Amino acid sequence: MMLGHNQKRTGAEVLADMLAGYGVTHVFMVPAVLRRSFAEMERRTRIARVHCHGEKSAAYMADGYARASGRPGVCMAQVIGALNLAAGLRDACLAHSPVIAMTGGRDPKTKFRKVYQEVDDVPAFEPVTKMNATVDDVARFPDMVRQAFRTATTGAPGPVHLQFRGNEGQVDVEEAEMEALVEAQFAHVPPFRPEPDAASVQAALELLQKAARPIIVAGGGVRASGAARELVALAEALQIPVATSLNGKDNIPGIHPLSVGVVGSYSRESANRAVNHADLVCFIGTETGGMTTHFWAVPQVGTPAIQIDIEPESLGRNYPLQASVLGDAKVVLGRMLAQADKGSAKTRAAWVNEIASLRSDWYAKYKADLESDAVPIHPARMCHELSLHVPDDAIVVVDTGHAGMWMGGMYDLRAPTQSYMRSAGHLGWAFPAGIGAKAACPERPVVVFTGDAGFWYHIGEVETAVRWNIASVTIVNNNGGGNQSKRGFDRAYGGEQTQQARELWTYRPMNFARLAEDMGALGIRVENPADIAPALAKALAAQRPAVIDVATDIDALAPTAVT
Ligand SMILES: Cc1ncc(C[n+]2csc(CCOP(=O)(O)OP(=O)(O)O)c2C)c(N)n1
Ligand SMILES: [Mg+2]
Repeated sequence: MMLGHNQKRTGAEVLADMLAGYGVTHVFMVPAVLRRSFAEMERRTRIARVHCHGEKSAAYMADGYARASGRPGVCMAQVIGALNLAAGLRDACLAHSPVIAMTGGRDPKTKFRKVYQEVDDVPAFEPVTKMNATVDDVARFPDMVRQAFRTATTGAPGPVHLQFRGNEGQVDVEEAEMEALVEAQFAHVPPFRPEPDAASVQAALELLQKAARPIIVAGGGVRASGAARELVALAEALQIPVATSLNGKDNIPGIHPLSVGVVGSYSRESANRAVNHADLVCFIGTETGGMTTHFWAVPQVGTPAIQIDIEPESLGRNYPLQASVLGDAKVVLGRMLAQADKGSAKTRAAWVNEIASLRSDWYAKYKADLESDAVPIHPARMCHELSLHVPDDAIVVVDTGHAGMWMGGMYDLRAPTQSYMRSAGHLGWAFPAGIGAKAACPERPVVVFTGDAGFWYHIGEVETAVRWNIASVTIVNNNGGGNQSKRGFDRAYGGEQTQQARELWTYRPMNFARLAEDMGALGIRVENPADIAPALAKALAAQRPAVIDVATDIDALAPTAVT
């Protein structure tokens, strides 16, 4: 409804209407912040106000919501929780996820007087946001909230922070003449699809077509652009194999014959070998960061390279380029496909054969682990069971550390309709992010894979998921410790660590299924590998939050990257 001028409205009314107008369905927070706005959300909108057990997990839920749906995720904290929220934005920042964080902040009337709970929070948000701003006057709600959505979703997306005046953001009770303006274009990623320069597309395409052993490395930018279909079509038309970053794992199903897997540190051997044997690497929507390139060893700097990205400053950052294309991945790949000389594909038959061998060599090397009947369970078997049994429309959400290594390397997406999201480095991200993903996409199955150390971080959010009936399924690789640390502590002790050193990375044995049951979720304990698939089926059918606690081998270490 358009309001006439001279109509006074509270900030709370305007904020509630704007969030609803932008299509926000859930807000994740710890009170007390923007209380009047929450009252207005109840009166005026259907937004679910998900009250969490910690600000960091609220930020991770908003992040999971955003990555699953492409719509900005919103999280909030009062002034004393602001830095907990900032800590949770760091993964969103690393992963280019559009999260909008709102906090209460200092009031000019009480600044510098040692008022209860307050420090200057704004600087702490600076390194983890694209925009970090204060809303001091209620009349600024409409333009600042619009700018927050615009900034979060454009270019390479990322988090923004708005600090509202007042310890709890009480500026929202004040009134001004204003309207709840919404620019629907910025309610999702990507709001724009910048067209590439035609000559740059032609130059990149010619290099790809001339190469004998080209390979594509597709990252999170392909995912953000929704360009997976164009990527696979171009790869097929020109017979170019595809590796992905960990963040771009769902750009191509693992079972596709041209897929070599995730490249870099948390990777699959076939991907690193293929990229290091390529005569031309085409980076698309990847920052060519340390994780994706195994700290710039895969490929080696100096390997002929071309790059496609929406951010000009990403082009050529780490690899000197023979050609670069600035534009939206979907548009650029569509142009390349339209102009492709498909006849050049046959010149790459030997390369495609080599890729087929690398793929089958990898499966042969790890077949025993993937199909292991060992008890306690081998984590590779868990990954294999998920490759076989995760539904075709599922969103798989994976934690970092060994979880990232096991699933990044060993798990195969089977269908282009499956999604994969991973922690960009923070242990404990996946479980709350899975709750956010399920909130955003309630019709899709959400399957979380986490270690026990990762699960401990935000275990209290099982109660949140139950209270809101957000039915994600969480599989805990429960080995009773953070066993990724084993190698590191062995090194630190100059050989094999002492028995006592295990205090540094092990826990008491725990049955997470029982804990989950006590919090009201479905809990299933699995001790035999044959029971993984039935447990998954039962948990997905239950339509309520579920935790599958899998007893695994503490001595099983994930393969490390090859160069
Ligand atoms: C916030 C944060 N702190 C510390 C780490 C370092 N770290 C990476 S993996 C790991 C242990 C993981 O243990 P678990 O989740 O049980 O998985 P496992 O290695 O046992 O399979 C730690 C402490 C991290 N990645 N993030
Ligand atoms: Mg563990």
